[in-house]
Amino acid sequence: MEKPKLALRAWGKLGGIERVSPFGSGHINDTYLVEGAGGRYILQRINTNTFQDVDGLMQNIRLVTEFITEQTRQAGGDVGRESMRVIPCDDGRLYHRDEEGSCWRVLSYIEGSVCLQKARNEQDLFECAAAFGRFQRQLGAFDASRLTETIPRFHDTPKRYQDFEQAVQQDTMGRAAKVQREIEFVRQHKVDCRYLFDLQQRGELPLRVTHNDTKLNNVLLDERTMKGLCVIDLDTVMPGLSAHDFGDTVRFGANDCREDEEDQSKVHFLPQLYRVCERGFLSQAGGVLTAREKEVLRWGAKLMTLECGMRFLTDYLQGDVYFKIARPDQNLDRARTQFTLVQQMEACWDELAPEESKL
Ligand code: GN1
Ligand code: MG
Repeated sequence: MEKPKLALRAWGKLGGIERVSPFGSGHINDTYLVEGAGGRYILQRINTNTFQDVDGLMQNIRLVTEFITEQTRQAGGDVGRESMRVIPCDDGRLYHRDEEGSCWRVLSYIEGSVCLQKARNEQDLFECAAAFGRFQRQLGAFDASRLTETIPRFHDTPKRYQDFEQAVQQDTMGRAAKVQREIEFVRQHKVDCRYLFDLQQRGELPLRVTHNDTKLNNVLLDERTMKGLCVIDLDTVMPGLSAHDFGDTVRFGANDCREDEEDQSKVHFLPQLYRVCERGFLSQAGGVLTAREKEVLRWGAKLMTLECGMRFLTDYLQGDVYFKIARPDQNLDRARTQFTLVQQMEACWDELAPEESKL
């Protein structure tokens, strides 16, 4: 725990620190809860392999949180709890770089909030989808050209496919032979990877300011009412497609399994939960989305799940260098779970068509 405590010296204004403990379950950054005389805060070590332009990243987060705070104020919301805040270091910088080059930031901790790893009921999932729908609506008037692209081509699915093929060809860990079935599954979906990408290129889908990592554990809910309070993990806020934001909520939430389930017989995509996500998302973003965007939401669900599976499989082939793992083969299990979900979405594809009345 020494390094987080050392880093906190850059935030002397927080007062005496009593406890620093690991927090959350992100796959990229390291997150800690800081408790002390001055209250509670979130401390994060930013993964600088993933995010190389930390200045650009932190500037994005500052701009977006300030914008949302202002929108919340205008709507008469609870400014302190409906958006998080970046707490600058004592010298005014948005993050601290320590002697080893690690970059640290402090964010406000939202009191009385909970973060769930799995929806306990339909209401939790509805609130998650609605929170991301609201995020998109709130940023509708935000000028996207002010944002740095923190990870270029983040949800460029055809590019993710190319990266996957390259990892198979290179097979640096000698793992490809073991996952021929999974490789084959991805290859059968090569054409699908282009579906939303091509629509956007043809001008049929608009680019919006999107969150790009819309899973349930990136939403805080009010612990008393269990209503969505605010969305967190703003590292990947960039121009993107509404279908992707909707789709990643479905990927993570519209099932009864963990993301890294080892036993594929326990993985079930649940179409009724897909509908809950759709109702939640559209309850907030419905007024701003075009008919075409609503029509392709199910493609967002399928392609975000496929893309995430490809990314996990690529990382497995490359030796688990991107996503944190707690056990061997965890990335492979994550990939397999995503592919099972894709298969099950395909099996009930017609059921996922938008209801005519909504268009
Ligand atoms: C990562 O950091 P975390 O766990 O919220 C990843 C997402 C993936 C997700 C899969 C910057 O998000 O893209 O969908 O894991 N974030 C980045 O759970 O790559
Ligand atoms: Mg996260």
